[in-house]
Amino acid sequence: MTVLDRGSVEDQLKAAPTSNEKVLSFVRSVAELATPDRIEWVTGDRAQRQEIANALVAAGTLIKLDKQKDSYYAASDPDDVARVEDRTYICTHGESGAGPLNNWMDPQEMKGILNDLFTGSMKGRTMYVIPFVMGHVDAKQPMFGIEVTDSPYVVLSMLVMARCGTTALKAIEKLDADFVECVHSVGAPLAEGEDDVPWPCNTTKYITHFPEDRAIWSFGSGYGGNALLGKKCYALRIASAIAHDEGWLAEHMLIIKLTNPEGESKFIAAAFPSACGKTNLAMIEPTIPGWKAETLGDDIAWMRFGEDGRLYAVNPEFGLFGVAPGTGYSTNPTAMRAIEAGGNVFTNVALTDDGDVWWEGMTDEAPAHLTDWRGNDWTPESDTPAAHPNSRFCTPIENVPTLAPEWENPDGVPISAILFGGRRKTTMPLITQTTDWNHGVFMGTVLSSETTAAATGKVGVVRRDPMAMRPFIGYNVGDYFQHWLNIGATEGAQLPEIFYVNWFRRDEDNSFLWPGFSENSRVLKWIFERVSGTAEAVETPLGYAPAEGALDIDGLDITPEQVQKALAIKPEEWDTELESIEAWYAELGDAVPAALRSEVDELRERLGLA
Ligand code: GTP
Ligand code: SPV
Ligand code: MN
Repeated sequence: MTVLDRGSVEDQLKAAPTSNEKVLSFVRSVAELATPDRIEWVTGDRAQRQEIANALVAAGTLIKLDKQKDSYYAASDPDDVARVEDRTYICTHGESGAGPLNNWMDPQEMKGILNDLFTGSMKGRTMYVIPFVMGHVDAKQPMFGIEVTDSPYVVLSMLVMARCGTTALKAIEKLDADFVECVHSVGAPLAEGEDDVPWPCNTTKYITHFPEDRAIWSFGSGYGGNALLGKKCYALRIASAIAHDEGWLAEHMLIIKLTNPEGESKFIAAAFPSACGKTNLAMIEPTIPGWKAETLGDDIAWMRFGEDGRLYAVNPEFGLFGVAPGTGYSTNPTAMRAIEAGGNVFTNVALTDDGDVWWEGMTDEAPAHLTDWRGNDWTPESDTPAAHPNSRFCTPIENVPTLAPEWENPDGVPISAILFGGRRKTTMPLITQTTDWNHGVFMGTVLSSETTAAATGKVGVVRRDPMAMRPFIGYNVGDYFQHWLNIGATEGAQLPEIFYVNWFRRDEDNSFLWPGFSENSRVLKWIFERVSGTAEAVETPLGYAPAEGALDIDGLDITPEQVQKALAIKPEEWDTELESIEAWYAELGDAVPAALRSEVDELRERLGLA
């Protein structure tokens, strides 16, 4: 470990473990602005991680969990529990670069604001320098980043979520590679002798992106998506802008490998909005005899064309940052086993009296007494949840017992099917297959979902969330739609089939029409067999749907009538839905490519609503 004592920035940098001028000048410029007391370079060594964890325990930020292997618990400030979309900015030269869905500010103006906010913002704290690589360091085009942060909690979490430390730094040096500059401060400088709080943060928050400079500046929050800058900020917002320039896709998608009883495998990617089931599907345990599913990624996929014209996906991350509530032995036993393997950082879940964690849905019965995420006594009679709805487990992906051997292929795996889906009580059928790429892209652009606790704001409101990327597209949504169309028009492309799913449709009594979770394997089987050309389908206004008997419900405790209800396309619902889709496209205005506008007209025609 390299620890530098108080002194001038230049003195401190003399002990830096690199002589790479680009790295040094970046670190120097932030240190001069934010004036931390010390600079510490993150190596990725276990001893350093342990020292940081111990210090966080001593500071009261973390509790070491007696009942778990090498795992820690953090409770955040109650106002710092989720992504803050209204405080998230894309700063491009000209507002049209950010488009109608992003908050925009001129880069110069934003830099002025950030300059003021970051001046002295790390006073009294240590500035950690985290070199990292998203994806494999041996990829054809390794994607580097350096995050400087004054949050040791962020360091511990980054060590789980990304490939961090000396290996990345050495590779940057060797290749003299460019890296995305990621600057993070909790925005809580300490005066001489001032006591720290367990979760320092600031009521002013800015999550800002400069796609043209490939830079990220984040101020005021310690929460995952706002502060672990390799994740949403880099791997989606900045990477989507790079991908647009270079002809590939950076998407909010899980990746799985599915193998049929004959031993044939296919890789599938799926985009669902935040807290809509990616981690669960990524770890699915199929209920149909002979079928096997393995995990490659649960949140982000980068897809590039291979020489054979197929799209190859990699998971750029190294860990899981999963929604805790609803994750249990009955719904997602694979995740529970991954957590049991240890090395976790839990945030905003509940604590048991004997030094373990608990959250709603982990077990059928709640423990008789807990400490809730706010630090209050909690019993099953309490009328607030013990764990925050967006509480998270942060767990090394290598803990996942179903991890596919291909997960570390530097250049990824060929994708046969892409799924879009959201959380809709009505209207959207359990499964449909789109008829061609443009139709699939259209269905992606009108993806809709009820909002969840993953972002601050009202929960349960239906909003359009194109490709589950609404909060993560680092440029103009119209250009993003066109980019998807262009991908489909790429010469020699061997494109995946595109499907649309909805696990969340409800019956009149508000119960789920489809059992979901591991039973989603039945839908995956149909998708697999459609791609193989063996499953039967019928044509519907939305594309192809399973023919009678084609969806395997053998052994499932559900009536064929209920399945029909889950699959139904109801004209009275689609009347309203089409209006809403037209309003969505009207809201986006000129941004929407003509090829997609005509998809709406064709859909109206097919529904007989023209
Ligand atoms: P982010 O990490 O925020 O991007 O979320 P995610 O898309 O990975 O969602 P996750 O798999 O963590 O699921 C979110 C919530 O949806 C959890 O509470 C799950 O229990 C619930 N869920 C997931 N799959 C299903 C399903 O098939 N049916 C039902 N009813 N609920 C589900
Ligand atoms: C999401 O909100 O989609 C997440 C969690 O995966 S966060 O990393 O906070 O964005
Ligand atoms: Mn996500």
